[in-house]
Amino acid sequence: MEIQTTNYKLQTPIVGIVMGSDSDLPVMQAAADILRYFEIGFELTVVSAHRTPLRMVEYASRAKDRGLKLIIAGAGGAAHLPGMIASITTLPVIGVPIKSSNSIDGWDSILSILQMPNGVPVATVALNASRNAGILAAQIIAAFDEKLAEKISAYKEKMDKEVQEKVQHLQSAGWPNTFDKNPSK
Ligand code: RP5
Repeated sequence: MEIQTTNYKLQTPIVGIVMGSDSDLPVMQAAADILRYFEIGFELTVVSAHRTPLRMVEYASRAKDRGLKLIIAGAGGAAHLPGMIASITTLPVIGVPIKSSNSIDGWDSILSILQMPNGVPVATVALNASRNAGILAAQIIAAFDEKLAEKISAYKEKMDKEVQEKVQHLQSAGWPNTFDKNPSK
């Protein structure tokens, strides 16, 4: 597929974003975007559990020594990449199931990433939810970084404000809402 060039400022990566194919990029881009929003250094590349198994083993084996703190792995269909990476590294792995061209409605991707055996966890987000993977990565890192925690609080406040505006908008459009008219009841 055609890849758009990016103008991402190079920062020391602490999050590794990997995906089974470049065809996953349109979904995985949102993880990169939110990490950039939080000013967290990341890298992004293709690592395929099936097509490049040795690259996968090397990526997972070296990730910690290369300075990564966390890996976000996305794949579709027989989506073994997140689980196999988690089997090799001690870093936390967040899995993104992707509804790819070879996927049966996304369920194969979800179940292959979600149903890990005891002892080898992968934190699995919803189908195509790579933005949530990025936010979860940020929250894990923020547990040890107060400045980042403040940025995430501000992000949550922004979401809250946006919802309040939608509440107002619905009310102005005439939808009945006794809760906000009488909040104490
Ligand atoms: C998976 O197969 C990839 O993660 C991708 O979601 C899917 C299709 O890959 P391509 O055939 O488009 O390269 O391994």
